[in-house]
Amino acid sequence: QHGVLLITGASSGIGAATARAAAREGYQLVLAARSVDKLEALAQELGPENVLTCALDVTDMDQQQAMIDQTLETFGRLDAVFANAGRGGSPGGFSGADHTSWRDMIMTNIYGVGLTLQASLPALKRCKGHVLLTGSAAGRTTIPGSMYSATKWAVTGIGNNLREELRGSGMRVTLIEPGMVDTPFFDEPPEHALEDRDIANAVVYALSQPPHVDINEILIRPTPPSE
Ligand code: NJP
Repeated sequence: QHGVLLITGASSGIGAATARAAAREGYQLVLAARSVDKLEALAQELGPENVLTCALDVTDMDQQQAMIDQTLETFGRLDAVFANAGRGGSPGGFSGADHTSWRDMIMTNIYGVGLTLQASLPALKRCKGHVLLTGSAAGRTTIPGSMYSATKWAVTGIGNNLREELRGSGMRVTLIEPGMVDTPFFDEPPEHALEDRDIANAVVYALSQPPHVDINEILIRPTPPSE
């Protein structure tokens, strides 16, 4: 047994692939997202006895707290949290994008991550736990007109500032920074993209290090197509 891993945004894409990879490694799992049907189906696939599913909108602190309470009631501990839930916004740049899409994106990608941390840190501290965050390659580079990229710069900041806050606690913080990944994040499958399991492998790698090894960041990009 590797302990209990909680994943937000576990209903599809990177979160669901990480659940599959971590289940193979022997983690007990807490799977959280708004689409409970998808979480239930995944739990059936993985073996429901080691999986707790939680209906969670990351922008709601009461639901975040209820998720942690349920986790502790079910498993008695929490060893790692993968704050992965996120969404994109409409294109068009700062001069043209539909600004109403910004609110949900900022609330999910930034505020929601903050709430997941605030709800889970007390339990994580008791186990010298591990925090992993899905940032983005877009949170390290400048992308013209992208509010999405700006939200992921914020996630990079959250990860780095959290690591400093936790310095001396024995806890670890890992930023997972994917390039383009073929997931339902996109309406059309992107070309030359990574697969969700490529990112899941990186998460499991960071999680499986011994306690004295703190993988700060993993930046994963698709290999450029050969000419
Ligand atoms: O996308 P998708 P990914 N409350 O759409 C959940 C980042 N990323 O796996 O609530 C709770 O398959 C949603 O669940 P549901 C990206 O920014 C991606 O690609 O049921 N959960 C689903 O499980 C994001 O942070 C790429 O709708 C909420 C999940 O989030 C992460 O990777 C590149 C929620 C989204 O799964 C996973 O995205 C990159 C809410 N309010 C970073 N809103 C890429 N795909 O290329 C959404 O650099 N979710």
